[in-house]
Formats: sequence, C-alpha cells, structure tokens
Amino acid sequence: MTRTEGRGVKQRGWIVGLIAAGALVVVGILVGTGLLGGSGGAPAANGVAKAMVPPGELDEYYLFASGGHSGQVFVYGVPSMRRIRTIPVFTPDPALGYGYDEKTKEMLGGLTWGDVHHPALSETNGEYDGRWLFVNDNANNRVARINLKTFFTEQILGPVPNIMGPHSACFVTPNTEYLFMGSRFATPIPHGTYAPLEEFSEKYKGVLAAIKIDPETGHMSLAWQLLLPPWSFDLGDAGKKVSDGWHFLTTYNTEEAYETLEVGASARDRDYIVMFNWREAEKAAEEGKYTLIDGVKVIDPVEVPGIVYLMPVAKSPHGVDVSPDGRYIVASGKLQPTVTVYDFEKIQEAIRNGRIAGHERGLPILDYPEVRVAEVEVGLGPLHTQFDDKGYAYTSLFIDSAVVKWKLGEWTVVDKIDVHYNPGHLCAAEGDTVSPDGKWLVSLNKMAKDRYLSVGPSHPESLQLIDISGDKMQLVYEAPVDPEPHYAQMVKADKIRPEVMFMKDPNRPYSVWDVADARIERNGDEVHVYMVAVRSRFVPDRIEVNQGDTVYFHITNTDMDQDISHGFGIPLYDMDVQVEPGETKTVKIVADKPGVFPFYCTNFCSALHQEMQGWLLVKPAQ
Ligand code: K7E
Ligand code: CUA
Repeated sequence: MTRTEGRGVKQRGWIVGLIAAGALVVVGILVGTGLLGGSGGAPAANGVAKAMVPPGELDEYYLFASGGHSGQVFVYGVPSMRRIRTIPVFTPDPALGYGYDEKTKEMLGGLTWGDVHHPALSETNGEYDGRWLFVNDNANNRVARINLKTFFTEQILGPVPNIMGPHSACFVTPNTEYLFMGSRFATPIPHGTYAPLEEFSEKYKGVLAAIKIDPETGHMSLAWQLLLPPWSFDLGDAGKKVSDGWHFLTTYNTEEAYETLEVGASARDRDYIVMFNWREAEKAAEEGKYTLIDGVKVIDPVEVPGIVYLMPVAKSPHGVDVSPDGRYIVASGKLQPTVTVYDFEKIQEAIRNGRIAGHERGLPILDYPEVRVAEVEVGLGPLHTQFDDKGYAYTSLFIDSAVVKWKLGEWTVVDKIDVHYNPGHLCAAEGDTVSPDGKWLVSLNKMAKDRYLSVGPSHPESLQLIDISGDKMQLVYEAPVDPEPHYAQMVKADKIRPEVMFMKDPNRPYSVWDVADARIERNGDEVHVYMVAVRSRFVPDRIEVNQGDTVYFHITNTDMDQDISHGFGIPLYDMDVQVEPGETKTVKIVADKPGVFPFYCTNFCSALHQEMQGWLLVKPAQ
C-alpha cells in the first residue's frame, strides 16, 4: 500500500516539476538531443514525451476497446491515449439518441445491456481493411457490426438460437468470410428446453455458431453450428496463412461440473484446445449432414469426422492466439505458469499420420507430445498473447501484474515489465493481422487502485501504453477507462476513412429536404410529422395532436455542414435523438399525456441553439 502510494506520489511530483519547468517540449528537445537518456535515469519523462501528440495534431492509431458490461465500445487515439468517442452498441445512449429512434430501438430488441468482450476488425488477406468492427454480447447471445464509415452500430444479429453466453467471439477469418461464436455456458437446446442440472452431461450442449459475413455489405447471417460437448468455450482465434481454414478455441470445464465451478472445473490436469476446419464444416452443411435445431443447421462432428480435433492443454486455459505467420498456436494456462505452443505443421502431420491418442465424447485427441513444441515458463497467471514484427510474443500475467516478452522459436523469456495492475488482454498495433507493426502495446488492466485521483469505491480500469519498438519494453503512458475493457483492436489511423456527414438522398423514405415540403399528415389517430431541422429551427414547430394519437416524427437535418448535429428532445415523453448532418431519423411517441410539451434541440448547434424549439400540444381526450 505505502509502497505503491509512494510511487504514485513520486510520479506526480515528476510531472508537476516538468510542467513547471516549461513543460514537455523541453523533454522532447532533451530526448531529441540525447541529453536525456533513453532508458537510464528518466524513464517516466522519456515515456511521456513519446505519448505527446500536440494540440491540433492527430494520433497515429485508433484503439477500439470493448466496453464490457457497459455494452459499448470506447475509441481512443494512440499514442496520446485521448478518448475520442463512445460508440453505443447494446446499450441505449441519449447523447446520440441511440436506442430512442425506431431503427435502433428495433435493433436493440427490448434489451438494454450487453457484455462486449472481443472486438474484431474486418480483414482482407489477413490485414485490417478498416471497413467494420464486430463485437460480441457475451450476455445475450448476440453479435453486432459497427460501420467504420460512420462509427455507428449498423446491425445486431441475435439472440442467436442454441448459443448461450458466447464469450468465444468475435474472431474473424483472414478474409472476413466468417466470425465464430462459441458458448461459454452449456444449456439444453433449443432455448426454452428444461432439464435438471443432474442431467448436465447428457442433456446440456456446447454450441459453436458460424456467422457468415457478406463481403460487400458486411451483413451478418447465421450459417451453421457445431454441436460440442457441454464444456465452456472461452477464447478463440482464426488460423491464418498456413493455418487458414482452421479455427482454435480454448475450453475449460471439461470436467462437466455444474456446481462450485471454481473447484469442480479445475479438477483435471488438462483441458483442450478445440480446433475445427471451417471449410470442412461448410461442406458438411452443404451436403446436408446436419440436424435442424430451432431452424439452424447443426452439425455433429462425431458423425462427420475430419472437422473437429482436440489438443490437450494445461488446465483451465484462457487465451489462444495464432502467430502472425499462422504457424504457432499459443495457449495460456491461467492456473499454470506456462504458455503452451503448438506447431501447425506438426498438427497437420499428426492428423495425416493418424496420431490419435484417444477420444473424448467421440472426438479425436491429438497426441500431445506430437503437436506441442514448447511450454514456455512465463510467470504467474498467463492470459493473453500478442505479437510484434520481430518474432517476439507478449503475454499478460494476471497474477504477477506484468507483461512478459518472449521469443518464438527459441522459447526464451527476454524481458518483463510491471503493469498496474492485473492485466487481462494485451493489444498490439495491428496485432491480429499477418503483419503486426511492433510499435505499441496496450495493457488492459483490471485494477487501477491508486493510479488516479480517487472517485470513491468504484475504481476505473486502466489502459497502459507500452513502447515495444526497442529491446526493452517501456511504459509510456496510461489512461483510465470505464468498466470494462476486455480486448481491443489497434489499427493504423489511415486505414479508417470515415465520412464527415451523411449523403443527401432525396429518395430516402420519410426525408424532407426543403422547408416547403415539411408537413403534418393525419391518418385516423396516426400522425406523421415530416420535419426539417436546420439552424436554428424546426419546421414545423407547432404540432397539435389529440391525446391517444400515435405520433411519428420524421426528422431530417438539412444542414449539410460538418459537425452541425441537431438534437430533438421532448420533456416527459422520454424521447431524445440526435440527427447528424444529412441524416433522417424517425421517432415515435404515443401522446398519452395531455398538455403542452416544448420540444427542443438538445445538441448545441449555433448561436441561436437556445431558440431552436417548438411546441407539442396534446389536446386532452373528452
Ligand atoms: Cu480475458 Cu472476456 Cu477475453 Cu476479459 S476475457 S480479460
Ligand atoms: Cu440545433 Cu441546437
């Protein structure tokens, strides 16, 4: 306690001192001239300078961090670690009006939260292509797609039948053919089936879903599923290059415990990496080798051999990560101080030569010594691994509160750095691609404790930026983050090409582009308001309806000007949206409360923003 407190105070002292002395520019100059050592006496100062992005300048990378049970995605700039945006995905957000207009309300499907764990950027030939970001909802069996042209959520798929708690998602294949989602919780299937826990081993099922992604539009659809044992599927990673066509999952609870899992799911010495050939599964689906369960083609790999293999792994593994060349599969055994590395060439050889050590639940187990190349002693609590461009791997150590750097092929640890505290995932620049940049690594830490000004009993989590370009890792900067990032994706900023406004489209349904066309139409007790929002008024601004009417507001923002967003909020009707330049949004209320309701622009848009208002007059029913 005092030790870390002392460290915090000391560091603050440093920074205050630097600012007083004429600030970071000085540090930059000193570093530039070599007067201030690289890793010698002033590591903190040197690090801060590296993260410095002067006002008005832009970051080199985007970092997309999952927002965990906030149901959101947090966007940061790297290296400054400035938080740029929160993207609402599974959770309503009045600031953007997400979940209030008809389209996004329907997308949320009545649910108000999700649990985002693993964002995945779309890829072309194993490189991030900057088109879409996919995220999972570990709670409600859903996946979502964010369009990176708009940074808005565009599709939510699910709840997906038969799947329960898809923690093992989203992981995309190298050409974004599929993303896979695997159940963390085995349950009887289809959803709604009852079976007592005592029948866990017979009646409960593990399921993996293959979500097909349309290469043009990014549209996601459920293609097929694999029926698996009632184990907990945890993480995953798609094969690439030599291992393209295969997908790897970690699983725990091969014990099939259903009570006191803390003990019951840790009884055996080994669990498995479950690997499957998705092209073979695709073929089986095409050839009709499936059973329809809740309308889904479910393939039983025991009956269709050649799709699924098991590889023994140190017990209760968590992360599994494929090296950039696709050759090595790295699994972290969170209860053993090692990572286990498999060689894909040896795996192929073992399959070809039928080196099967046995079967579990009818699935073939590859002979462990045949497929494993190394068990690297990394330290306590290894969870997740990332890679650089020089053949090094970086593994987070949850219990040690550290990141360890080790060499692929030599299997030796070369460096270790403390992080604060208890890291989960790591995220390297272009980390999941076939060519990581080897520049920055972000450690997503579960505990921040004393690192920031206290905000009471609920602490923030912490993102720590580490420079991995040299031989020695160097902690450079840190930023607090709301609960709770699990994984993240870091992509070169120039790969993302956002649009600054929506395109004007005169044919868009419900849109009005000229105030002369703005109008109110009544059809029985349904009222449609075709409204223009333009600096600094709503047209029409006087809307008279009868109590009990259903009122649709179709609002088009005709200000085709960057950053001129209008809001539309109605007091006491729980309604607010933001309409971006060139956008049309539809909101609906049932005017069940009589009275006078001034609606107004909720987003500061102009000098006369405060005057941008109108009247909703609801005449009482007699
Ligand atoms: Cu390790 Cu959900 Cu990927 Cu959290 S998970 S850390
Ligand atoms: Cu429009 Cu404020």
